[in-house]
Amino acid sequence: MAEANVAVKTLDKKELLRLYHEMALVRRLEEEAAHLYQQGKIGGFLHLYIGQEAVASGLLSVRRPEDHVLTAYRDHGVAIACGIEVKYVIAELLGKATGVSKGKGGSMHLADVRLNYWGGYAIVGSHLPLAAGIALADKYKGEPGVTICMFGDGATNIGYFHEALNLSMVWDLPVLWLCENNQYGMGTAVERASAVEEIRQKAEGYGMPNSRINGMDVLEVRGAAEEALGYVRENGTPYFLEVVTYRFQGHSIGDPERYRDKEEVDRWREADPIKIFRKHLIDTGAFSVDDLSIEEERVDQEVAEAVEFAEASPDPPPEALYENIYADS
Ligand SMILES: Cc1ncc(C[n+]2csc(CCOP(=O)(O)OP(=O)(O)O)c2C)c(N)n1
Ligand SMILES: [Mg+2]
Repeated sequence: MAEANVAVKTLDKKELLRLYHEMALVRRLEEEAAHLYQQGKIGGFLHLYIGQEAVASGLLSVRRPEDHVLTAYRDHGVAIACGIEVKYVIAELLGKATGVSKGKGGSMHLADVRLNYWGGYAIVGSHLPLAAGIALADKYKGEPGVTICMFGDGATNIGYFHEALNLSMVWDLPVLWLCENNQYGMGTAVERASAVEEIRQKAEGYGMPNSRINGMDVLEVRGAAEEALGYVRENGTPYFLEVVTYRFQGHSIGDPERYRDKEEVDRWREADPIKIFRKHLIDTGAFSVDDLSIEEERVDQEVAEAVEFAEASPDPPPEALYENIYADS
């Protein structure tokens, strides 16, 4: 991925700061979501993205508006990186009518098709065939977009994964398959559930080009994604990118985390993607500590205002139950 790093070096200060802001915003949003959950204001499940921010931000910073994006239920950071405003994300978490899914989707089902963000999916692996279908539709209609499908390591042990990867090669579909290998599917470590520890090896079985990269470095993710998306755009055929990352919190809120020890989590916290990027921005002289502190204050303010907006928003009315059941044709 050496060439991609050259491209990354050309990033201007505005884009570097935007990236930092976005990652810090996602982190702050997730901390606030945990807090709102503990206050009993969020119903259902809540899966936090803390530790994985560099994946969505790095990847989607090189996405074009016509590219489609799908992900699983750990979707808040992906929604933000697709351009959904944080106030509409928090309103959705609280089940409010102003939420991005009108308060009827909740944490796992953030989506906005106007942004070509087809959402969060709760059934593990279920969105992979949908991604293949979206890419097939684009190819059939001669549309220029690439479909970016994000999923966890756990999803690669599911039949849907294999069907979708196979067909994407058979039919030459423009898909970037992106596995966020955070090393666990719920409480099960990758090596206990997957026949191969390097998930990218599964793409080999379908003759698909692939690579495996460090997901704690946003610039590395961006560079690799740029190269991978370039490949898909140029050839109109799939590419498989495995991004090695780590979730700092439990699988979902309330996970007692008996399957891993604190030392392991602490070790990974040393590689906190936001801390690493912050240090990089300061060490390279791009920004001062004060510059970044100002940005962090902006993030705090933005999330505080978003919570205020969400709390003041109305619940969906009962008749909304019958609305948006079928997609408009
Ligand atoms: C088909 C199906 N089987 C089981 C579950 C229960 N389940 C929810 S999340 C999960 C783990 C998935 O792990 P991974 O794909 O690695 O995603 P991560 O949570 O690590 O982001 C499981 C088994 C489910 N939602 N759907
Ligand atoms: Mg996982």
